[in-house]
Amino acid sequence: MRFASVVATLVAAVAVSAQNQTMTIQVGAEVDTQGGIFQFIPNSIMAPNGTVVNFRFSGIPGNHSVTQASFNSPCQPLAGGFDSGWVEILQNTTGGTPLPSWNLTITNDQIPIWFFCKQLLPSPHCPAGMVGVINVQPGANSLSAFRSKAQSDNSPGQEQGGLVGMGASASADPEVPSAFATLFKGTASATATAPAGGSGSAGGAGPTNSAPSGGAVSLGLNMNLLVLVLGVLAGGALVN
Ligand SMILES: *[C@@H]1O[C@H](CO)[C@@H](O)[C@H](O)[C@H]1NC(C)=O
Ligand SMILES: *[C@@H]1O[C@H](CO)[C@@H](O)[C@H](O)[C@H]1NC(C)=O
Ligand SMILES: *[C@@H]1O[C@H](CO)[C@@H](O)[C@H](O)[C@H]1NC(C)=O
Ligand SMILES: *[C@@H]1O[C@H](CO)[C@@H](O)[C@H](O)[C@H]1NC(C)=O
Ligand SMILES: *[C@@H]1O[C@H](CO)[C@@H](O)[C@H](O)[C@H]1NC(C)=O
Ligand SMILES: [Cu+2]
Repeated sequence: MRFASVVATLVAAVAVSAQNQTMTIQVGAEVDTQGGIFQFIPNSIMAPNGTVVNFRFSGIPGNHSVTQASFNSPCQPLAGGFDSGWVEILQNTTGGTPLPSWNLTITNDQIPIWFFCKQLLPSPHCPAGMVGVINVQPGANSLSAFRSKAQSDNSPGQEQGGLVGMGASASADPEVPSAFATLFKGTASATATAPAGGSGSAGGAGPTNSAPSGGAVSLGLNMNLLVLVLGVLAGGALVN
């Protein structure tokens, strides 16, 4: 009896470790991709404990994040949640260079892990549909419900989270090949949040605003930054 249970434990341990796998989620897409730029592909996966989820930042140019949220606040960073920080994909200069990527390891497959992109420019990505989930629980909250909720939040939170989140954690920042991009980790609040009295209203981002509600959005961004970013993203997100 005791022997059998030891064997069973060993077998289970081996099985778990043998099942560790890598899964890929694409972060952002191209203008001509079905569903547009603002999406994770796929946007829902089931990933057991130990799975390494390899987020690949694609869609050139682009500037995205993978940020954990709660089901109830789809576009707000979860306190104690993971956050890749900004990853810019400015250009593809060398052809074969691997895409910037970020590894997140699943540590608890019993809870749904909701996430979104917190980018505001040229219009907020989260309400436009840039959300996803790992390990959605059957019969419980669905991705489509999460997405619908996201559509009504036009002011995604900009706080910078850490590497360790709820149910998943990373051991390192995203890896960004120099040919592609620069990593802006931990600078989000310094660069993207306007000081009190800062200008920037989003009616200003109007020409490219594809947010579903179409309401005026306060981006709270320095106008120079806005212009710079719009310029950098021109040809990509602007078309959408
Ligand atoms: C596989 O996942 C298990 C469970 O999370 C973990 O304890 C183990 O270290 C992982 N093995 C490898 C080789 O990463
Ligand atoms: C970069 O460009 C080359 C040549 O234009 C193309 O073959 C390659 O797929 C591109 N890589 C990425 C990651 O888009
Ligand atoms: C995955 O890990 C979590 C946290 O340790 C644990 O509660 C859960 O039971 C594990 N899942 C499985 C299928 O063993
Ligand atoms: C992600 O994990 C894979 C498989 O474990 C590894 O080959 C790759 O180098 C890692 N990439 C990064 C950016 O950490
Ligand atoms: C990427 O987005 C962040 C946040 O909006 C911003 O601070 C950074 O300057 C952007 N980078 C580029 C090149 O647009
Ligand atoms: Cu995005």
